[in-house]
Amino acid sequence: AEPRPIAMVTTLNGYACQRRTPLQHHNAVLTDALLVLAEKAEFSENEGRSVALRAASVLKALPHTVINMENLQGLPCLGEHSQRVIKEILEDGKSREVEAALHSEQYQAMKALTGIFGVGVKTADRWFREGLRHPSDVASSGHRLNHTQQAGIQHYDDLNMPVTKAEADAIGQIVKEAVQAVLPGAEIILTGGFRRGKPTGHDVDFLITHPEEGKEEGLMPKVVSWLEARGLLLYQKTNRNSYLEATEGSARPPNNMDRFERSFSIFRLDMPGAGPERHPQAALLEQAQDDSSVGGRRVGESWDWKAVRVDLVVTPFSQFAFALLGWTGSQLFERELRRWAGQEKHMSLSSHALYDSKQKRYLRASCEEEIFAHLGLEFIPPCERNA
Ligand code: TTP
Ligand code: MN
Ligand code: MN
Ligand code: MN
Repeated sequence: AEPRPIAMVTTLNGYACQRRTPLQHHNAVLTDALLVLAEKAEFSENEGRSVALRAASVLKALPHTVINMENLQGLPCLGEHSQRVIKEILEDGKSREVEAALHSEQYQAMKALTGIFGVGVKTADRWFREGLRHPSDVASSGHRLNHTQQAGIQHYDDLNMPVTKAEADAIGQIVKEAVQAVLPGAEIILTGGFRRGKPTGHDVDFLITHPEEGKEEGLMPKVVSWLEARGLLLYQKTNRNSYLEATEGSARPPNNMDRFERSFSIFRLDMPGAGPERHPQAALLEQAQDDSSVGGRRVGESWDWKAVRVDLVVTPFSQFAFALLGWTGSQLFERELRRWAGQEKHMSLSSHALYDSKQKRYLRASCEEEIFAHLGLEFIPPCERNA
């Protein structure tokens, strides 16, 4: 008898939070293409974004490489458009729509302009219509920029360079020192993509809490002052906690938006081994420049410091598990958790709390496992939340 080929048909659940999605997967060629289409849709602010994101996410969770259209049988979230793109790539090695997007002036300009910290799709689109294509065009256009955008342009190259895990750990040491100095006993936890096991990121995300509820109040301005006094911040914008104001008089918190005391910042990370003492040229360069705050100063192949985006979030201990789950991502995994909670469980999940609409009460949790259990979901560890 002839050996029968193994039928590569896998069934997957419809919500990303019901699936295990590792960082390394088997369908990068297809997901890269779909993610370009998601980006293209985002740039023209249409619904296609989440459709393409969900389709890519399903392929990321597959335990095998898709080699023919039969492999897609039984899979959720793959609409007519996604299937057409996948078919084209399986047959021709590439998709015309994706190639056209990648080569279009609009896609390239929107990518470059939204790559400026502080610039969203709306602003980038307005600038594109005015003929601007690149951050350097913006700088010379005479447009009034807010402080965030000014910092974004000033540190454009550094901020578009991936942050490594080693750099994230170095920033973690600094934040830990700052937090310990202003509030002994406070704890910091690395979240975001690095907690999911990513080797690089676009920023570094930290949660800060204290085991004694209430001790964390007012912590952020002190941490920021400590860092500023040492010249470690190139930019920061702190939002105070508005959680209680927002919930006063209403039964439940508004969904999605989180209201922690938080700081979006840009750190100045000194690069060990590339300082002026190892590179005498750097000291000379520094003397020659009157504005030493412009970009990381390259010295040959290395530089002595680098601008790195950092998100700091302070959470009361009672909300810590929800904040940890909410800030670990991925963004699609988070969106799917909230969709699952609302549509399947009549619950409302935020980074602060979980509200059960049937029981009309908040469900407590002191760790992520308890939140998954409340939601009737199998626990998915951070490294498998790369949806
Ligand atoms: P990001 O830092 O944007 O993304 P990431 O860490 O997964 O990936 P990258 O390497 O590109 O940095 O967001 C991390 C999580 O933080 C995300 O899952 C959702 C959460 N988050 C909020 O809860 N509120 C916010 O306002 C933002 C910006 C993020
Ligand atoms: Mn991040
Ligand atoms: Mn990101
Ligand atoms: Mn972030």
